[in-house]
Amino acid sequence: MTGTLITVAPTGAESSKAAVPALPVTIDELVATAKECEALGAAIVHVHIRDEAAEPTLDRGRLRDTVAALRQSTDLIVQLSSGGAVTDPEGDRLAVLDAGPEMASCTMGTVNFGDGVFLNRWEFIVDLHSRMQERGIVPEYEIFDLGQLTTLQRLLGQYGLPAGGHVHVDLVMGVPGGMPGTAGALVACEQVIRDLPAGTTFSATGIGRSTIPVMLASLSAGGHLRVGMEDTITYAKGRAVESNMQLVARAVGFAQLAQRPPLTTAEARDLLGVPAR
Ligand code: KMH
Ligand code: ZN
Repeated sequence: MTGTLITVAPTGAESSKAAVPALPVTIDELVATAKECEALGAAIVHVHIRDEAAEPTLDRGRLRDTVAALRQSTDLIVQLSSGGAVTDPEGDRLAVLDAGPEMASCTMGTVNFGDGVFLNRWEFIVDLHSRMQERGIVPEYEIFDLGQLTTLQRLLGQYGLPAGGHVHVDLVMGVPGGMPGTAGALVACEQVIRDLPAGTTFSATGIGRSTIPVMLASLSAGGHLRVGMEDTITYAKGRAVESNMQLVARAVGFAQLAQRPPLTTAEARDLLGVPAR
């Protein structure tokens, strides 16, 4: 078994700065968080950006500036979210790729998302996957429910492997409307992942209180970890998360206990088929 790939998802599009003051929303806050998380053991930063009012945005200039700032100050693999917020139109989500990230997320189906709907039509998925292939952007396939792994199998069968040739999926578990954040659901996914191309890797994240069971299940099933304030804003019962670093430090501790220490950014690029810097 290899070491552990640790992704930090520091901001997301769902929590407001007013409700969660520790959320990094400016480029400076994001870069400072990314640097500290890299020093702790993160190798990928999954990025959603905010505007001047701290609202989610897919503003193209701001996305480009964010990618440039993260690349200048860290060696983290910069993975832009193409999911955005549930209200973002498809055109804006496709245009995220114009900012030139090394990786971008690519969700494998529509899912109820709390009170909203996270829409991912088949034609949109094909478009996103194909554009990433053309531009050499490595996808992370986001999986919110078991059947989305079958959609990924269909996608790869019809349109071929992603840029870099390696398939990496992220199980996003415990979204209200998606699969539960349980060891049982993770094992079920892992059984289906075995039918994907040889060498496929997976990470997992559990929303809210499912964060710890999902981390432990993923580590024991040979998976990798994603943590961050996009997914978890409560550290323990009655205790708010103080920073993304607190979540990354806990993930690193669990990975070390599992004798699968964090991968370096260079090792992570090698694993995922992302070109070396
Ligand atoms: N914010 C969610 C609607 C992604 O980043 O690709 C979508 C999401 C997935 O977070
Ligand atoms: Zn996201």
